[in-house]
Amino acid sequence: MRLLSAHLAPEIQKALLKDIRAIVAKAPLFTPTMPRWGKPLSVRMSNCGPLGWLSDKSGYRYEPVHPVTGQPWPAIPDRLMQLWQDLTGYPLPPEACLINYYRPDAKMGLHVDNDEEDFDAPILSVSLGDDARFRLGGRERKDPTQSFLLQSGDVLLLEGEDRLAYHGVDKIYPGTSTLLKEPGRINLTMRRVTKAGSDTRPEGASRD
Ligand code: MD6
Ligand code: FE
Repeated sequence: MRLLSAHLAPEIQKALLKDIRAIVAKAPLFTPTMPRWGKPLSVRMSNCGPLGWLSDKSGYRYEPVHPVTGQPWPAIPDRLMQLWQDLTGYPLPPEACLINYYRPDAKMGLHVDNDEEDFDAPILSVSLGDDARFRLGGRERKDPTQSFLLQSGDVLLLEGEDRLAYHGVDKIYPGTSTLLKEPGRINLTMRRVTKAGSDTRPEGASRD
């Protein structure tokens, strides 16, 4: 992994927050549920990009449209596309940017991001708002883990051998940032989903 502490200056964080608010106005936060059982997650989500990640009773997957509105996800903001290019150097653009919204009592259990076809591309994460305690382990759930703080403006890249490592968010520390109007945290994760040469289909194209 690569942790770039305070990579985004406060003014950039504010501009990015404005971008995210505009996205969420078109693609409202929804509550994902666990596969099969249907238990709601504590984190609320939305997406931007040609594909968006979601979880419901049918399972984890990427979809080109919002599960409630049925509309295509809004585009990934230019400043995030630029950040991907500058920091990953990956030859293909990200296809999905998952927006996670944590209220103070929300957390995210240990997981591996492996619903993508392309594991060569890193996952680029941006934190906004209150501090979070992030836990990173190894390839196996039982592997030892290390915890560290993610703060507003931090950028984290999961790449190389950590691309498929277990990780999660144990705790939000409310009141540690003044970026958001209310206590809470936003995390953005940009992903390349399909392999080079796959057809992600532009908005409006039919899938069959
Ligand atoms: C979070 N982050 O920071 C959750 N996944 O709220 C992730 O699950 C994550 O930070 C893949 C790569 C980087 C991440
Ligand atoms: Fe993740």
